[in-house]
Amino acid sequence: MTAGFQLLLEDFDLEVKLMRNILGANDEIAALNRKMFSACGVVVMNLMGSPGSGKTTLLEKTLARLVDKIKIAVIEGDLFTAKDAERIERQGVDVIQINTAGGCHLDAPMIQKACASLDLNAIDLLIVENVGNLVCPAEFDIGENFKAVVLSITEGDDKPLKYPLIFKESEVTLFNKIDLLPFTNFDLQAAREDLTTLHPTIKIFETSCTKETGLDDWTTWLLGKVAR
Ligand SMILES: Nc1nc2c(ncn2[C@@H]2O[C@H](COP(=O)(O)OP(=O)(O)OP(=O)(O)O)[C@@H](O)[C@H]2O)c(=O)[nH]1
Ligand SMILES: [Mg+2]
Repeated sequence: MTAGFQLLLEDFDLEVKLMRNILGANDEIAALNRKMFSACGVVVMNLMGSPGSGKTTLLEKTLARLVDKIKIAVIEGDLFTAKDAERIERQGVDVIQINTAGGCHLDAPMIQKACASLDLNAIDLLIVENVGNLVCPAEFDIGENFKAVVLSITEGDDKPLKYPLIFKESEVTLFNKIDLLPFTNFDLQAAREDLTTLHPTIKIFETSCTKETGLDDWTTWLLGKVAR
């Protein structure tokens, strides 16, 4: 073994230990968040997916259907800007924007801090739109009740197998931009099979936020999560 290679292995070992410590510290705060959410009777959804997959658009359409039925608040996670929070605010719900300034995911301490500005007792459903990314958000527990992942048709049908953790961790996947199916080589059947191989009980919805299809089934399912 060359000295350079040995150094690389030592660096890797250090990185693994550091990552374990970071995740351990995060999990402790996530457990506190979960306790707090449970005590306040609020259901929390961690909404994840690639940049531009349609998370905020899905939220806009979801809120339009649910604001008269349940009390909802939203936490928006982005590297920079309050653009998504401004879109959500127009739906008439309380929203807090977190800017990670380069960080690729939200973590439990960020959610703990944001929740200090919310009246959790007055909320039925808290939706957290995570930073657009198919990798890191799945690794960081924020104390949510369940995770959801949006996969848009234009990203390609190979994504479940290439990024398995996020699909294994999520209770539900939305195939969004289904209106664009005729213009791509996305194989819906293959993607469904890959997903259910990874996660046999995963719930799947096919949605188009622009054509407004599949959204009623999705919001009915979401309402059921809150009722439970
Ligand atoms: N054709 C089509 N376009 C959609 C659909 N849903 C969202 N879009 C478009 O996709 C683009 C990105 O949507 P956003 O909702 O901002 O995506 P996002 O996942 O929130 O993006 P980030 O917050 O940056 O990660 C916008 O131009 C939307 O209008 C859909 O169902 N069909
Ligand atoms: Mg967004």
